[in-house]
Amino acid sequence: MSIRITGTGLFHPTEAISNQELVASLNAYVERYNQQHAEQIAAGELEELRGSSEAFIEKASGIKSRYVVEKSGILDINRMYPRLTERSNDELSLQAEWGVTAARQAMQQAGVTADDIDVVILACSNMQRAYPAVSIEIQSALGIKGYAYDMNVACSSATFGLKQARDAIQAGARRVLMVNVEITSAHLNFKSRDCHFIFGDVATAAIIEASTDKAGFELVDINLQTQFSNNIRNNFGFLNRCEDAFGDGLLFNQDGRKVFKEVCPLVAKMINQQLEKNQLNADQIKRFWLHQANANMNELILKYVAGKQAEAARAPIILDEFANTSSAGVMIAMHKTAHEVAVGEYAILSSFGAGYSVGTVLLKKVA
Ligand code: CO8
Repeated sequence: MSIRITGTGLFHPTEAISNQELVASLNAYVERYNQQHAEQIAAGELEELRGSSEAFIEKASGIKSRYVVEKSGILDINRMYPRLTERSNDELSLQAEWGVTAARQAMQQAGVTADDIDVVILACSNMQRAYPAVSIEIQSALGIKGYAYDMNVACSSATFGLKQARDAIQAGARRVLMVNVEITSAHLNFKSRDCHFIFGDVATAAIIEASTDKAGFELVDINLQTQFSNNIRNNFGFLNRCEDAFGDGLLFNQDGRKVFKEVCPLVAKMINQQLEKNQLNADQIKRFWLHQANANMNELILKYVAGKQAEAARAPIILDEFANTSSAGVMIAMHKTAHEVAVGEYAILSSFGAGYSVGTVLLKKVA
């Protein structure tokens, strides 16, 4: 059975924040904090906060800008998180709304309607609520029958979601709609210079189906791995209230340097194993759609896999415009550069992130 991705969709909010705007906001906050706490800092009771810099952000990550759900609340140094209006239970939730928009595009590209789809999977890092599953809301808004569920494997949610989609089709489902809606700015500590620049908000979607004649990307092989690490954590959860735990410490935090060092060789090893298993060499892979966390990381992984001379264009970067959009990053890279792969050529989609979790998906363009 040839199981393929036959359509993809992408939605991003209209508001964006440049590095310049973000750094100006953090630095104003830092300056005010240091002034307000000058005495304790001088007495050695508090540590002085250090400012951020545009040059550092671009050099360390490749990020220049990011789309966000709401800009003014993030940049307001008295708030530093998006300003959203609570919706009633009768309205479509924000996450479902973005998911539906991306899904409609993917369905149109695949030439399918709601009646053709049996399964909806929302695969992403942060769910707007515990239940009812947001995927069921998306399913209902689109008028899809069958079943839906939410799943979270952090930045690897999309590759793990593709495995779930393939399994569902092998078990009899006709088509799966996978949606990745990442509203990361709601869970980011914009007061921390270490991570305030990293993430952006977006939604992607894909249609996966069995076909012998539809254009798309065949899922040739999927390789998943998880390995426990404390180096990327988000401790926000429903037990916080009972633990009397509150504050910014519960938001996303990581030891980026360790992640960089540990994850690059792991990903390269898994891609090389996949190539060997499928009797391919790296030169036969036209595009490596790698997780979009850091441009330097992707450059290094490409070198490990395809050699020092590998052309940078073989691992497309969308970080400059979107920043790290967690699970959606690989899907954006694919959506934007799928046309660069000719029928019969191969591509690899590879995600990596918290867990650690790594997924590599070998794809072949088919007509
Ligand atoms: N401006 C200026 N200087 C800075 C800044 C800043 N903003 N931040 C740090 N510095 C300084 C540091 O203090 C340090 O200076 P010194 O040596 O004097 O102390 C120096 O710059 C170097 O700091 P780092 O070592 O921290 O910098 P790196 O070069 O390692 O770059 C990165 C930091 C960009 C974070 C990099 O380490 C990286 O990208 N690592 C990989 C991260 C990664 O892949 N993470 C996985 C993705 S996350 C995920 O999977 C979870 C999903 C979560 C969903 C969304 C939730 C919001």
